[in-house]
Amino acid sequence: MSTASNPHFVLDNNLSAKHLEFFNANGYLHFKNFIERGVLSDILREVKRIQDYLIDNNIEKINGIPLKFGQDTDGSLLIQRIAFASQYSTLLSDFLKDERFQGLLKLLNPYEARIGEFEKDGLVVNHYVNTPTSAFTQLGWHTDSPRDLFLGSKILPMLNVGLHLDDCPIENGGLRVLPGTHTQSLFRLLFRKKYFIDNKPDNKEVGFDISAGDLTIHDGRLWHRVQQSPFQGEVSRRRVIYIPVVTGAYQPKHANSATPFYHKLAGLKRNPNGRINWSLAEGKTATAQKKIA
Ligand SMILES: O=C(O)CCC(=O)C(=O)O
Repeated sequence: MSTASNPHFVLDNNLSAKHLEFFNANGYLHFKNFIERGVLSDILREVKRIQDYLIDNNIEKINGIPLKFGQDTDGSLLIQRIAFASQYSTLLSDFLKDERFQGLLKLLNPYEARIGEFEKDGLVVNHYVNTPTSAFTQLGWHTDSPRDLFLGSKILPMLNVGLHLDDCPIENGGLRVLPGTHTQSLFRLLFRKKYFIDNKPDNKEVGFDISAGDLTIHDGRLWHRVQQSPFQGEVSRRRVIYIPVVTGAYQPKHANSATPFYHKLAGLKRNPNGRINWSLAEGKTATAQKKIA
């Protein structure tokens, strides 16, 4: 089965009626060339600087959210998921003030929406690469909504806005979504697939032909996953920044915030016998990884 690709758009200062119509029907949007190459290089450099800072300072959690450690193609220590990255970067924090992000808030009309720089997991940097010791090469089917249930609040509309930092044509894996599932019943939202464990392609899924600098937006209630790259090493590298757009009461996280249970779920792996291996749920700590490296 081959995964279908989907239409893409260009975002000027404001969303058009066509954008709104496509989003309301499908639950996602893809904008080409959201940032120029120069800005892209600055962001990539900044992400590397933040990673080095976190490693040098033995930081393993930010506001209760564990960093995900793995190894890069050259065996060096790599942080494959960084939450609240803008807390360590004026450049990234300023980037969130780009007026075009404010324009996206109306996708959640009639809810009053805001950029969640200090809420949920804040600005997240995901870094996938296929190596024998990588901790992050794919992500199973999920929606972003049950996180609200774990935190004891009801499911509120939200968006995840992804800024893609590497080219990722559809054949190279990457984001897959099930169009239209953002309007499903609560039952389907919870039970359509096995959260994070199911990696199987779905014949209704669509993928994206991504160039570095593109932006994708998905409704938090939409089922989505990340398909593993069929390639090894450098060509499989995929870095994406995610920014939450949230509604409801302001709920900032801070240095003493607890680690939510769903972070353990997201790391679940299965043994060869099919049983869940709980001991791998949080990945290796930086200290353990430093010993390996
Ligand atoms: O990396 C991606 O494109 C998707 C990430 C994602 O779905 C998540 O972090 O929950």
